[in-house]
Amino acid sequence: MLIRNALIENSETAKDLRIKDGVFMEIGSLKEEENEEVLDLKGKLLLPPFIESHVHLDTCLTAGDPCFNMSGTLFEGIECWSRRKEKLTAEDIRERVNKVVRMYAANGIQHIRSHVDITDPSLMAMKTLLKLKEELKDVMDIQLVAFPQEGILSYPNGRQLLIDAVKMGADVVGAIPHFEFTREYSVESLNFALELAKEENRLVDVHCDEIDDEASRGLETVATRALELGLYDKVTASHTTAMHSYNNAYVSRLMRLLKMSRINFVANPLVNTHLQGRFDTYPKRRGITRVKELLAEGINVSFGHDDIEDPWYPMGNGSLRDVVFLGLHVSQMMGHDEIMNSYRLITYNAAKTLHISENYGIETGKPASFIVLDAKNYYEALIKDSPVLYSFRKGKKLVENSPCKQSVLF
Ligand code: 17E
Ligand code: FE2
Repeated sequence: MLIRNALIENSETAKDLRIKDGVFMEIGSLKEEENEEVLDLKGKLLLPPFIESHVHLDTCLTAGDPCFNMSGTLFEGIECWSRRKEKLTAEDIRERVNKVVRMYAANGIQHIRSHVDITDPSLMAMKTLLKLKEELKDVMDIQLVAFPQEGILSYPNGRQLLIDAVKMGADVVGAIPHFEFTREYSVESLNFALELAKEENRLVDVHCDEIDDEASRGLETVATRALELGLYDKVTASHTTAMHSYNNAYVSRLMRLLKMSRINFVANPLVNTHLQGRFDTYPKRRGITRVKELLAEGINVSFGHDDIEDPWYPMGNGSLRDVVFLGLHVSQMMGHDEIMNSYRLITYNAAKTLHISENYGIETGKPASFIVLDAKNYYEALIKDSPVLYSFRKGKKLVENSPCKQSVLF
């Protein structure tokens, strides 16, 4: 198959791509072969597929059941979820996850890292998601994090549940230091989680310091253990919103360690601007980690959605456009190049975090997985909220959407 006239990753010159046996065979100025199937993109933006590097699939589409989060805090969200968790069934999870994965696919996402709450003696959500991961693998790559929502040391049998979830097949080990009862538990839980990941050869993704408390310093422990255990970029710190509130002298010291540790960061702009700052009057904190400063230091950062209609966030639609759009505003990354390159936050940077870079990207010899947006570059796509026209996965068309039509009759 020949894809014609693609503007690859904001390039101003159109190129053609030849796909054979599910991989990119040639990229350049190509001649149509006899009887070759041709798709002419007529100068539309072609990108590698979008990647959702942080979401909770097990909690999606549960907002209001059995209660809405009225305070808008993380903690009330955890309480609401704890009540919803009592009614979880495999069927209920399957139905919601199937819907959400299709919402994501329609928006050009082909890879998802999902946190799954394992503070549940039955491990129902993890068992069900492990099956769904297999069932959905032709349309979506799903990575699963064993996420101890109510703590590792502060939840009954938390350590064993984490071990069981990992042995069952979770790809990534999670932790939640800011929710543990004490600072000592917080440190011990991180040591436990990272050592388990080392032993079981897993990645790590910690819900880290998701609080406006400037004294919440799980991050320094995560980075130190990543360095000392030699886990490095296998480790990710998600949220790290307390970093917003740290003093600059402390951050300056911390940055050296973060660079040495080579850990990744995930910020969730929609959800953390909503959940954080809730105990402030005015001025009110934005509640997002120091994205611009981390990137300037060469540290890998990606953006995630975090939630779709659940106890932590009443909105969400599976389109990462809104995530990037708001993230650029609150991180004050509105320079021309910052906007243009922001697609990297949900493509290449996220691929690094998920450790899938090897088979990812628009290059000859790699799987022919890509998306096409109804725009000439990503700046325009963001402004116009351009739909994803096509999503191809390993050479197969997964999604086709029509461009939006507007008729102004004057
Ligand atoms: N759980 C948590 O601890 N933090 C979040 N942001 C979500 C779930 C969505
Ligand atoms: Fe999260």
